[in-house]
Amino acid sequence: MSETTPPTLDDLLADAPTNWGKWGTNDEVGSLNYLGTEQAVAAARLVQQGKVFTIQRLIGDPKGDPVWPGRSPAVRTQILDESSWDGEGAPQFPGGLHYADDKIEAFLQGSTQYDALGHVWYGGKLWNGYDARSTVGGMELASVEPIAQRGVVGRGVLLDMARFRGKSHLDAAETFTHEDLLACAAQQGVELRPRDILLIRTNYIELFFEDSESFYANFCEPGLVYSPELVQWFADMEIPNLVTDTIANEITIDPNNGVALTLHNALMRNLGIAFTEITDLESLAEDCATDGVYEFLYAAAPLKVAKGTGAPVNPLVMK
Ligand code: UVW
Repeated sequence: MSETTPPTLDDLLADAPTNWGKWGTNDEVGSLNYLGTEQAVAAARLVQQGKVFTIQRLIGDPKGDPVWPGRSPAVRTQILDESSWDGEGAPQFPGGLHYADDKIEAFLQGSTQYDALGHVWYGGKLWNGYDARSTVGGMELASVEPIAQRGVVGRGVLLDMARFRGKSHLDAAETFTHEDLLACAAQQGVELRPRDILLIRTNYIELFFEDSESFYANFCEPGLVYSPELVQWFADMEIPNLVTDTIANEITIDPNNGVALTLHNALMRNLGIAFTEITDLESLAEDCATDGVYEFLYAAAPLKVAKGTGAPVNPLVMK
């Protein structure tokens, strides 16, 4: 093995903590188990002003839809509209009903979305130790469906890393750690508590809208970077859900070891932390900077897609 060969995830994460078995041998929602009635009621009490934010990105944005390289944005096709009634053979309904219809063909991972816990793996095993062969032809285990059936409600905290670093957006390949999250929270005057849902703003996708060609050239998003201490912090804090405004929630290629999407494995596959990606945190961040309130009720449920590797979602934030 040459010096520059990245380690395997099996080797890199050999001693990393896991939550496999913690919620039984059939569990498919992982650290979302940390969110119970107590957390939902406490989060509801944070709604003081009646402000509502929806943090999904538009599907079919005229300016383009940012997606992971190799995926393509959703294609919406108009099936029926007023012109469908122009000629002979138009559909006929008693009373003269006309209507519009359309459909989309979309990557389930190609918009603001929840990843299924089984979406990524290494060493032939998914979340909770499930056999990776259970993904063949559709996710038999740890699909997005159990997350969708359950829903996610808890105390959300915005960590505005771009503002914290005094930038309009973080740069390609820029990293930050859990220590940076804590420093950001301290500067914002908000306490991070166990079982918080973390929403991290980088505003990196601004660069996609400025120049998508440059955005994809040498693609490496900014984000959290792996360390054993960071993984232990997420485990100790019992973080149920990591939400960011990047495509993959973490630095694409770890600059320290050359491994791709290490945290998808260390946090999602091993600890069962749900990942919510490609959110739009701009209006929320503006509001938090104005009123100084960085904690809120977070509520989300992805679409119920049987065997899905993920599913679109439009999470709600209420203050
Ligand atoms: C991959 O895991 C490749 O993508 P996502 O960012 O959708 O989880």
